[in-house]
Amino acid sequence: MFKPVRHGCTALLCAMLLGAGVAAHAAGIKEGLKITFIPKQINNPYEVIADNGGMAAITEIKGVGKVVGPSDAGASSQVPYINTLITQHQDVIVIAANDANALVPYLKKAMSQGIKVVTFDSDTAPEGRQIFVNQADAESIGRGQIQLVSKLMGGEGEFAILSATPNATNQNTWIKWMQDELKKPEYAKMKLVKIAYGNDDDQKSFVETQGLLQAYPNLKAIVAPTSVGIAAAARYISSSSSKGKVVVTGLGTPNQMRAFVKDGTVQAFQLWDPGALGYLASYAAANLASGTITGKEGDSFEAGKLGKRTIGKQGEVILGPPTTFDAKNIDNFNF
Ligand code: RAM
Repeated sequence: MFKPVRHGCTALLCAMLLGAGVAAHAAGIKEGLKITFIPKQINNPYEVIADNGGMAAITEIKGVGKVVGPSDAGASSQVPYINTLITQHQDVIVIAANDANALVPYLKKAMSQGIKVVTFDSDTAPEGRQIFVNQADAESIGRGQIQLVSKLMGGEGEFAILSATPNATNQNTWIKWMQDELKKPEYAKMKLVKIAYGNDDDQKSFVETQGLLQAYPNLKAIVAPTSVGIAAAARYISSSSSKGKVVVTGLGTPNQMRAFVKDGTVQAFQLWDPGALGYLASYAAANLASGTITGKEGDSFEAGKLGKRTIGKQGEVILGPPTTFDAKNIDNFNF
């Protein structure tokens, strides 16, 4: 089932772009490139911000952008969209992959027909794409999540992870680094009791939160490295007797989390700017399709207002470190 095509940019991003007067055509980028974004799911506010950032960059480079995608983050739900984009002869598919391997044959087919493939937010296996635009170094995101929850729960007690889907490449990579960080002696008194999956579905994440609290009466914290999961967990806890007793942290958008920070449910959480992530992905895509880069390590390109970026190992480009949001700074952010 196909959803309507989305265009546009966030008020903040639009204002920044207009204010900066970024209208000049970027050097070496062809005009009229057809670049389509496939988010993990079309109705996730995080993905909407990222896609809008991508569309804003495509407007700058005088390309033709659109967003298509499924309404659930299931492993194979992006396949029909990839197939349609192949028949539509797009120049680039920019995709936040719902599975590391399931999409690879379809993306390989696209590449064999001259379509460039860029993953962003959530990667495929490297053979499924030419470039991966990563929000931040996965190891630091994972370790940072444990460092943050440890601080918030006083370094001891039971905690659970509320993840996205069991197949999500980004969450699974972060969780691997979280588990590695936990091996350090300073976390000896912390116990990860369960990894639950809310599938980046608000209602399922809400129910999973309730289940965790019932199954683990001594639970001291829930870490949700997904903007859908953390918002649902905070909503559940904000109106339960666990408010103020069970820590909720993870990765979320300031706009979705603001009310829970203000009402004391959440003390701190992290994220990067999803709009900037999408924006960077479009510049990587356009440069790839224009032949100014091939995706090999050491290739560099100009990414509009983000400046020069260089491709690292295995075709990975990194946006930058995440921000930690709390009551003191959250009102400085509007996304
Ligand atoms: C959700 C998605 C996305 C992830 C963010 C933090 O919106 O799972 O892939 O990067 O959370």
